[in-house]
Amino acid sequence: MSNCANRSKQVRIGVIGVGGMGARHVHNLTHEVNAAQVVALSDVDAARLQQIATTCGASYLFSDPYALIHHPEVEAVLIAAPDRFHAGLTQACLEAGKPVLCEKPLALTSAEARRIVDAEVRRGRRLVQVGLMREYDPAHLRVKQIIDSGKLGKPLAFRGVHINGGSLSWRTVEDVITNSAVHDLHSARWMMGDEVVRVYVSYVPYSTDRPDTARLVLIQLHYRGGAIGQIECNMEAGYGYEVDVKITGETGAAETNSLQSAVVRFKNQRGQWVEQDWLQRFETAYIQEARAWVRSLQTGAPTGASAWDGYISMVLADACIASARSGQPVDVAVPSIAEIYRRT
Ligand code: ISE
Repeated sequence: MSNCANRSKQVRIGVIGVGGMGARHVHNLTHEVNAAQVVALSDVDAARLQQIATTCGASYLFSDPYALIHHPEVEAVLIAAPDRFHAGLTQACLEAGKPVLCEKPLALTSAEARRIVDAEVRRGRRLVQVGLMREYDPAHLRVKQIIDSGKLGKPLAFRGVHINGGSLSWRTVEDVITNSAVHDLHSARWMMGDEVVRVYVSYVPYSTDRPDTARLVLIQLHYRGGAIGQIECNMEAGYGYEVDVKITGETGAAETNSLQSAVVRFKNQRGQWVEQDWLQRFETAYIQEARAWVRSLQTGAPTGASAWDGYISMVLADACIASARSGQPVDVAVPSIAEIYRRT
């Protein structure tokens, strides 16, 4: 669907970071969200910036992301820069009073994320949405609806499986937890409707002489209400990408099934195509997230994962990192929620 209709009513958006994820957001905002217009882009790679600009017609191109944030034509900002820049850029958007959709993680530590929450609370209204996009995945939503209907009774257990095909370089424990498992930590809270109060992490490093790296991480969870959970985050499966959740309740269970492709029988084999990466698996979720965010900019009614959710996922991530380092379970002191973040 082309996006040229009624430009005057479109929300003018600036996108920071136009690598793989940022380019996908630019594509979605340009072709899938009628009410959005990408007017500005920022990236340190000038050639890439020019290339992506030709795909969306953005007029304002910056190497300095802060110049984009402060440009008067930019009404709202999407941050898809590398993780270490997320907190500083989000703070700058808040100071400029501009709504922002920040890719996960909101920050690299809970202390950094808390400063964002405090700044937003001081402003008195939500301006920040965090790109924890599984909330928009149709399969996750179906399971969530079933849980919320009460049909399964009280949820007793959460199980999350997060399989990554592999990466070019070994990833550290910190990176796996803050960049990848952060999604699962959020799903674990959101789907169960309860807070995690204890985590216990074990992991397999890429090599025994590199204990700072993590190839496969297992996180055990204990919930405030007594439920338990487990997250398996595999960074190097070698065969493709899968994300699924299963919730077991008192009277039933519900799970997603990411293997939706055709079952093919051929030469004495029966098989299914496994997706390549998150851009394939969550194609619809990213589009729905962009639509919901832009709608929320128009209506003023915030949606999706908030700065609070981004903050609590970092509180859990900090606890997971501490547990991985110590080899011991770690208790989590869940802070009490600020009023502006209560979901209705
Ligand atoms: C990546 O940054 C994502 O956000 C993906 O959803 C996740 O599956 C992957 O592990 C991360 O590296």
